[in-house]
Amino acid sequence: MADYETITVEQRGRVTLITLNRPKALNALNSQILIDLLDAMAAFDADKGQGCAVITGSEKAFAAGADIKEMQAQGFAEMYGSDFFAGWEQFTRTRKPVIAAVAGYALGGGCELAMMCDFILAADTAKFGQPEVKLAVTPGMGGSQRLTRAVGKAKAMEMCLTGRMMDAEEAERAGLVSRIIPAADLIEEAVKTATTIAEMAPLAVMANKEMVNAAFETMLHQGVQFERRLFHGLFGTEDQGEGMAAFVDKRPGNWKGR
Ligand code: CO8
Repeated sequence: MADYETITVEQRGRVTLITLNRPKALNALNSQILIDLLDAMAAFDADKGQGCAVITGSEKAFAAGADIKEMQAQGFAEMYGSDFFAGWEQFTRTRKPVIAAVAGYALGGGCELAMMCDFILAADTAKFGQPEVKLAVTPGMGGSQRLTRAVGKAKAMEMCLTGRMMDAEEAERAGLVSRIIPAADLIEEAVKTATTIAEMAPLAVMANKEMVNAAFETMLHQGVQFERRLFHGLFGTEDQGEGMAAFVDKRPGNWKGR
């Protein structure tokens, strides 16, 4: 397993657990964390033995935003010229599922990173926010778009305009997170959930991820068509035959990944 400067990576069975590790900066997302994370995600996606990833931070902070100290001195020419942080788009192209396990602060780019994952499991200590307006800027890693799709215009607008944070309960009510977990159990529960996913037929998992994401990016009619085509396609796999036979035989499926 590769050694990284800003993250740690471990495998727990078929689950890759990635921990953001810049404790002195509350896991603020700098250019190095992007490089490390993209490398780890590419290795995870390519590893046939791995079925689901969990990304987490520390007890205090999932990530407190993009690294303000790195951005501070930059002007428009540098930001636009380097297409600053465009690399995060690559993160969303990971084909296998990625769960964000969030404890403490998920602010600015941290909230945006959590929302780039396929779903968020929140510790009861989690706090979400897009406070960029307080720095006289805006979200820059998709937050204005993903937050609005996740929680609706009213809450997203209020959060982006005032910078106020949402606690875990409000985030669950609003649909930003799938579940709240006591902080002490967060990692164990996230790995357990990821293990459940990693034990499913891999092609069906990828197809489910792809079609739910299509609901975010297409009109309803196109999304439904996309779903139906992928659904049809799975009937060309061995695992579909095995899955249905296993159901009829009342036994677990034996997946081949083809
Ligand atoms: N960047 C850099 N350093 C940070 C960040 C950050 N986002 N957040 C915290 N730190 C550092 C602090 O500077 C401090 O370092 P030091 O000890 O050297 O002074 C250390 O982490 C601990 O932080 P605090 O002492 O402030 O800890 P508190 O417990 O008092 O407060 C908070 C915790 C409330 C999370 C507070 O640190 C805070 O408000 N942080 C900033 C949150 C924020 O504004 N985030 C948004 C950043 S902008 C952004 O994310 C834009 C995304 C889009 C960019 C994409 C561009 C294309």
